[in-house]
Amino acid sequence: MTVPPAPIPDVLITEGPVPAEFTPWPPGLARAYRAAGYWRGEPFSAWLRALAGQFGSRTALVGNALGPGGQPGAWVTRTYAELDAAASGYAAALAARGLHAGDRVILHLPNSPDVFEVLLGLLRLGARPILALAAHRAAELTAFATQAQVRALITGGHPDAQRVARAVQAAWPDTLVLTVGDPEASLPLLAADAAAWTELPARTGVASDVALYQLSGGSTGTPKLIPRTHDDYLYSIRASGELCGLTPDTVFLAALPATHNFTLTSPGAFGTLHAGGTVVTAPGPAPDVCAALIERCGVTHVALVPSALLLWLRAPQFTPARPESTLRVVQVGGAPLAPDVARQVPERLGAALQQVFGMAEGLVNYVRSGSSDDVTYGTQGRPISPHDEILIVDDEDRPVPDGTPGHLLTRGPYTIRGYFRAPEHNARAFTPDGYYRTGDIVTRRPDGHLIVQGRHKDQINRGGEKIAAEEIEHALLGHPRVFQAALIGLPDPWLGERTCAVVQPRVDPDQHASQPLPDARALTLDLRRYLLERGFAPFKLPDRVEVLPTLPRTPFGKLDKPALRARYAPTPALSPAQDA
Ligand code: OOB
Repeated sequence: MTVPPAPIPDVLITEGPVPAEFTPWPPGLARAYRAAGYWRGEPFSAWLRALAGQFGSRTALVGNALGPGGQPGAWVTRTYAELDAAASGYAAALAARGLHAGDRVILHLPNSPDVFEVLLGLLRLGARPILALAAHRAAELTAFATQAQVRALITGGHPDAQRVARAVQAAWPDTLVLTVGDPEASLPLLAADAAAWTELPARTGVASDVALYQLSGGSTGTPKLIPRTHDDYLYSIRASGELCGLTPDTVFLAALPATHNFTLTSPGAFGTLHAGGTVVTAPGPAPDVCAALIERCGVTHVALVPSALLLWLRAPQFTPARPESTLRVVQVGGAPLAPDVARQVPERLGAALQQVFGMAEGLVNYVRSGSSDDVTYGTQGRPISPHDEILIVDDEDRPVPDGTPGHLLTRGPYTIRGYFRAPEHNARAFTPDGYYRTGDIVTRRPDGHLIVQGRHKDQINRGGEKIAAEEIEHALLGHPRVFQAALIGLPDPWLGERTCAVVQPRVDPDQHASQPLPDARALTLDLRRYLLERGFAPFKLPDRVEVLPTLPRTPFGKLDKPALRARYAPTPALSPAQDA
């Protein structure tokens, strides 16, 4: 079949930052970041073309392509030159379907080489991907679609993904749904598409403008979009790859969700590509599947959340460590890691541990290789950049001395100054002089290493997946049996935290006041089903539901969550660290 070449979009270069899209850095600092060589004025499209020039025939991507019905398809290998051509092909295919530079597009794909090809295609077109997680469902994607007035949603052929896409389209009819992976799909990669683009300049997009949107784990009712510019994101990628010592021999296993900031850029898949290495995609972090991929592809690096690490530490495929294994570095981040668990990594997995403490808003801390044992196992590292400014403050924003826990505030060359179109939230989440309030409680050692002590923000970290309590509490209020609800995190030896919804039931005024409380077990099933039907990602459904006649409140009238946590926290049991 011959297909006419796709038309070249008329808007390749946008006119520079649109103020509503992101909060710029103050001009003086922006100049300093450019002068220091952090911001190089290079957009992703040019970055990819340069990599293709430098590493053309080396292998960039390996894994199962996305197949029909969202099932794993053929095993594919892409060189850097092929990846560059695929990105151009997708850019042309998207342009042919009416997308332009500057359009916001939700990317919702399971882990596969396709994710990177399509993502780089969007970046080559100059469209702005919103990096949804595969686990997100209609509730989250609809919120992104309406908030960002998206033009399109790119998804896989899995029936669930297609259902979600239709729900998004129903809520935001401007959404063009494009499916990747089916032979009959609406976004096939055609030879003619790529051909149409080979003559184009590689340089599309303005480096100081928004490249893509990461997603905030959040603590409020609506998920926030994080605008990352080409300049700032590429700086964090280059600097991360360099400080982690990645080389063309690096083989990185993308086992966690591919578009999450950790997997994508810390240093992750993009850091690996920057070094000329190879990215292998896994459908998820399950030890059996990952062990097979490590052996098949000679994987050297992997990034895991602590809950996945716990599974690896017990998996017969990994322990005892096999001397012939190619695995050299296991990075762990996204959620608190117990020092006792951290110390098991070298012996059980035969690889070095590297702790990573980062956030999609910017700041990433790494433990450097060769650090002393107390730093490696007992801290979460120090910032990437000498220009990362760290403030640790008390409740009144007064700096605290080293060693004293306080709120972590930060600003720097790759930390955002504001969320997308969220002025009220920005006023709370940033200080007047531009520091981002991370919501984390940390201590700093005199040598600059940070130790995460806890969290101030009302967010639950369920095995690295972040849940904004308010988002689920608001949704639960819509249920006919719920009068008030509080979502709390309870300690869990595997996931770090599990969720518990404490519910004050709605009392039917016609009935006697002493009617019995509903059965918590039945209500658990009912509320989980309710949230699922409302399109929430499965990881956000409460693991447990408790019922109380009234919810405890502080003297100010706020929900007393510490009291609820104390009430429902399990009695201490053996932790996997002790028990392993
Ligand atoms: C990463 O990014 P997000 O945006 O999903 O979550 C950020 C939050 C942090 O504010 C902190 O509360 C928690 O996740 N966190 C950690 C941690 N790393 C992240 N808590 C304790 N120890 C750690 N090592 O999770 C993320 C982004 C880039 C690199 C790594 C993780």
